Amino acid sequence: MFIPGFKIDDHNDKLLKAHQRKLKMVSEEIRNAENIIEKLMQFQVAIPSWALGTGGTRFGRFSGKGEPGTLEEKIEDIGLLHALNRSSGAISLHIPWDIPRNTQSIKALAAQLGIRFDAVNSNTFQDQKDQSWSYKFGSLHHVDKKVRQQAIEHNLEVIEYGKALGSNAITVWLSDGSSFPGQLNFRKAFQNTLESFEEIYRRLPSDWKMFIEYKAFEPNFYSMTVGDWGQSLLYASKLGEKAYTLVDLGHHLPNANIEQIVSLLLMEGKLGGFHFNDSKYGDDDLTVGSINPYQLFLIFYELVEGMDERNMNHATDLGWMIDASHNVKDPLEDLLQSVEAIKIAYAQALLVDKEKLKAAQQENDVVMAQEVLQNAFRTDTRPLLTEARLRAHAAIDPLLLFRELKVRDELIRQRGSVKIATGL
Ligand code: PSV
Ligand code: MN
Ligand code: MN
Repeated sequence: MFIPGFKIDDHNDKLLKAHQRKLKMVSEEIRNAENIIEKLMQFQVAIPSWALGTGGTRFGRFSGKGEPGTLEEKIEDIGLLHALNRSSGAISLHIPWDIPRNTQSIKALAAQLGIRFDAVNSNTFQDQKDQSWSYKFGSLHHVDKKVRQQAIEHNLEVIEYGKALGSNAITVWLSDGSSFPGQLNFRKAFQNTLESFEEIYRRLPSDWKMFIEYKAFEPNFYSMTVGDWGQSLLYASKLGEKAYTLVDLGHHLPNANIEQIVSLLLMEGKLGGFHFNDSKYGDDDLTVGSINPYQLFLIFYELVEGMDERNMNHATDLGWMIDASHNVKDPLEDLLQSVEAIKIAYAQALLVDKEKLKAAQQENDVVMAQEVLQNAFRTDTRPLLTEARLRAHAAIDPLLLFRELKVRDELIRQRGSVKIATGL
């Protein structure tokens, strides 16, 4: 399905007046509206290939309708999102869930829809058919060199796919760990993992980054071999300047101060990228901003402040990806909501009066520091997002247009009512 430009124009014409009224109001209230709008236009969030179908829990999966069955259809779905919001111009592939068999035609399709290839993800947390050795007891940390070698080779293969597509980063998330005390020698597991990472890192192209994603628990519940930002940072520091830590918001122990983690990783030049989602309990993978938007704003404030300090480009110097998926919403509507939430938090962070906050901190004026942050958080930045979309020829209200155009019905008509998206 393709959304013609005139449908977007018709939709925008109807909503333009109301938008202009709201934009005028907010622009009069804040100092830097124009600057924020420009930054919002540049900011793109990569969509994971695994989030376009309905997710599941370990208790079951309830398939949606009209879901994409092939990588091409997934790219087309992201093309729809991008046409609606002009903020989803990248895809993050999980291999082997989505093997790009014909890289030339896949690349051409993505280019036609304005989509680039973000980090590629390896998968050594499941056994694939025809695989020689099982990952039941881990992959890169395994006690048996043969298993580690198989996992290393998989990662190298993923890099080759990424190279062919024009990606320039690999994200490695390991489920390696232990579920019972005594199962592992922690130091040996760490050293095996480091040696395996080193082999992968040695073969990383010079302009590539390697993101090491950590996770506190699940599927292993006693220890994880890359269990927190400290361990990830240790690996990344030992590996070298192309290795970075990747922060997935759902991968912390409850109540962790993620914004502080972000701030320190940035200070060390070791923050590589993000997997955005939201959660109430654990790695819930809920829609971004649906549970704790204040935390998301605080994280974005640290990002903006820390990146500015290091003269980093907000749009290009970190990997911005969504990693959310669940059972109950239309995945495309859900992703529109997630992208919107990310950009709202980003705009709010850009609004913070940094000088005033610095002065309050210097004076130990705790009340004023809180006021400065919350003034920004409580400002409705949505008209700025809308203006950025309008200028980029996207829809004033992407979700409304998605429903008005009956996009899902059309996808069901084209693809059929029940389809199991590959990989999940
Ligand atoms: C693991 O929980 C994770 O966050 C990793 O990023 C995986 O690659 C992704 O989810 C998909 O399952
Ligand atoms: Mn993740
Ligand atoms: Mn996760």
